[in-house]
Amino acid sequence: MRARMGLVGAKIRHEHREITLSDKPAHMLEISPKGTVPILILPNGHIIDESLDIMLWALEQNDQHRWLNGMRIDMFNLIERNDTTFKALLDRYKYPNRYPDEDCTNARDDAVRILFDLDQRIKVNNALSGEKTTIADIAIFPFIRQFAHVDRDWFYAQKLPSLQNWLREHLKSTLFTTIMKKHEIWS
Ligand SMILES: N[C@@H](CCC(=O)N[C@@H](CS)C(=O)NCC(=O)O)C(=O)O
Repeated sequence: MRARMGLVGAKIRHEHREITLSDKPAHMLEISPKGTVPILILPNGHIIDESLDIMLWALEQNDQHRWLNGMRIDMFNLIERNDTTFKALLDRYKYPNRYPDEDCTNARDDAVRILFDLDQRIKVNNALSGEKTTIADIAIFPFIRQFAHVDRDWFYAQKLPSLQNWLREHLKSTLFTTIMKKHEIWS
């Protein structure tokens, strides 16, 4: 999702190949044996198979929204915490049966502590890192959406007014609605 937002946000012309994770095309596994999406194949054959790297590549070509303008250390620290600590808690909250040897009962509450920090940042600055949307907002938003959608009623009942509003705004943005358009499975 965030790779697509990076590509569309930077207006990079590209062919979108939708795949089914349970039936990965041989070509996909050939170019990226780790078997995760997204994968970007550049015209010169170079492969980028991490979503954040795809975003960064796209913004290097055309950062028209100035998503890289801001405090780099702050933006990338936020993304790092999201991609490690928050993602681990989200997975344990959303799919506890995948972790039979772990006690996942506190995952949601631990994750919410991070969300309180994000809420406070938005309250003070308007966006996650500073006043304007940056790569931090775009890179983190899909994870907050996923977290919220595990139990929407619970999420929207929490005292996270700025984060809830931020999420609603991103969900109705042209960028998000554009990248959510359905694609045929590629073959
Ligand atoms: N760190 C990777 C993670 C990508 C990832 O885990 N993608 C999931 C789908 S959202 C996937 O491809 N899973 C492989 C599978 O379920 O077989 C990135 O952000 O690019």
